[in-house]
Amino acid sequence: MQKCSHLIYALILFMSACGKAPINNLADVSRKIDRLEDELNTLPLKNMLGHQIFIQFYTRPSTAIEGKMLLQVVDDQGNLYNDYDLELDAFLWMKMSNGKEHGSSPLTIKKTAPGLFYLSEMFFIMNGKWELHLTLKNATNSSTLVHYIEVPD
Ligand SMILES: [Cu+2]
Repeated sequence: MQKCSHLIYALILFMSACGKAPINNLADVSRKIDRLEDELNTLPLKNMLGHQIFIQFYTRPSTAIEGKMLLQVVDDQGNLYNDYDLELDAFLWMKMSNGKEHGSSPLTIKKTAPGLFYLSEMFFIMNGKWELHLTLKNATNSSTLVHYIEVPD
């Protein structure tokens, strides 16, 4: 339930931030979240800077549409880690089977709240295995991990 309340909070923030608010009440929000969790790739928790991160895709990774995802940094209780210093860097990278490597255009990263980041403009310009490089920084440290995203034909 903790995770769910975070997602509701995040969703409300996004809806109010971008001005389009098709959602009328919390029941609608919950239904929308249930559908997302059913249909979309939800990553397990990973550890960065001693905290857990949780990634939720809002779009199925595809060459046809802009990818969007939410990254949350949570504490042991599953609550958002309330550190105003937390910053996130991220980029897409691909290592091709022919030995060549390339990236994509820069991602847009919005810090929606402390510990909560919204990534958009993820353009998977070709199908195959992409690397999402994530670097999380606080005032004194940084931690990097690579998450693999398979983009189907
Ligand atoms: Cu490629």
